[in-house]
Amino acid sequence: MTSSSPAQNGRQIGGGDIRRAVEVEDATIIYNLPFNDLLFRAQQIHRENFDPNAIQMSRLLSIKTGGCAEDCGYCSQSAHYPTGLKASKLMEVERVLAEARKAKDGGATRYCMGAAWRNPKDRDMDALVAMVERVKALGMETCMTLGMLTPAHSARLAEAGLDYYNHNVDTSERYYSEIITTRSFEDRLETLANVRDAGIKVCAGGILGMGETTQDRISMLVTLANLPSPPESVPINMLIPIPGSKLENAAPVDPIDFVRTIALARILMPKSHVRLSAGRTDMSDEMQALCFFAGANSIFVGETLLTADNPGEDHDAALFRRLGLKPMQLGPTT
Ligand code: SAM
Ligand code: DTB
Ligand code: SF4
Repeated sequence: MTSSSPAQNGRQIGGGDIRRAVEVEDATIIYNLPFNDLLFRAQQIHRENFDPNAIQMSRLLSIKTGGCAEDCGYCSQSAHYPTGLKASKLMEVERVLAEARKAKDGGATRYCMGAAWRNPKDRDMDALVAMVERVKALGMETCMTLGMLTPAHSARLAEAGLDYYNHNVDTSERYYSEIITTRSFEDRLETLANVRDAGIKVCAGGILGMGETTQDRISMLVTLANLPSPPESVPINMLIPIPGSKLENAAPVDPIDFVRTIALARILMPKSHVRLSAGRTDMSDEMQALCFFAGANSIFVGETLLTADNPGEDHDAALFRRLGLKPMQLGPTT
């Protein structure tokens, strides 16, 4: 780090023509600023890059639920834990389309289809391609999250017109093996590179509340900010503790620490959509308001995420009214 202050440097990162690597030390100084200073800075950067009152709305659908071979300690869908979830096969394209139409009517602009797989198989690709093409034809952005992707599978989905691929790094490199043992942090980065190289926009973030330290959270955001191009979308999830999963008894995150993490994500990745993702049913309206002030500008809408609960349309409509927020329309910057 050179002579400019870390906070100033944070604003330049990703915002100017020349990107410099974000240093963990600088990110830590920013994270630990007095709360008002941190939020003011995050809100300033937010305003320089986005309409501060517009929130992007995505809707999730689980197109293949449960029975997953991976052992992610947070997940209801891993076959390694007795979570009581019923597994199902890949959904029919027509059913996916019917659900996507409902999501569009509910105001969602992006449709995110998730499968509980370690990776898709060749035999799944025709159906996945059809889902992308048909949901896109409704005028929605498409997103998929299917586990690891090879360059060939990435290229096939890109050709079908897939806009985004979600693949979270979830936590720091250091803490990764405490949460997942069936794959490595490096595997995650490899898929992210395959997706990026295929020309698909990247959605990558993580989860807070898995017993990680503050430093793990900062390190995770630094990893994301230092990718060759930062992810266009950065989902920050608050752990939904799943009974039977490895993390069922994890200690909850301090809401102020959660807001600080959102602010740091906004500062390190000024042009990315930062999504206030899973866990909103356990957040107060006031906590969500602080997250929006700190620079979160995207949410999942609807009553279900993939398998877990979400606040639902009525609650979110009331929250948007109280805060004077409006849905973000599709445009060149989304
Ligand atoms: N199987 C795919 C994969 O892991 O790449 C996609 C589906 S997975 C459910 C997508 C993401 O949801 C995970 O990476 C994790 O960040 C988040 N997630 C899963 N279970 C969660 C939970 N109980 N609480 C918060 N976030 C969760
Ligand atoms: C992301 O970061 N969060 C979403 C999406 N990407 C795929 C998933 C949240 C899942 C919450 C737990 C569940 O519904 O099972
Ligand atoms: Fe499988 Fe994804 Fe759940 Fe991990 S997070 S167990 S890969 S569905």
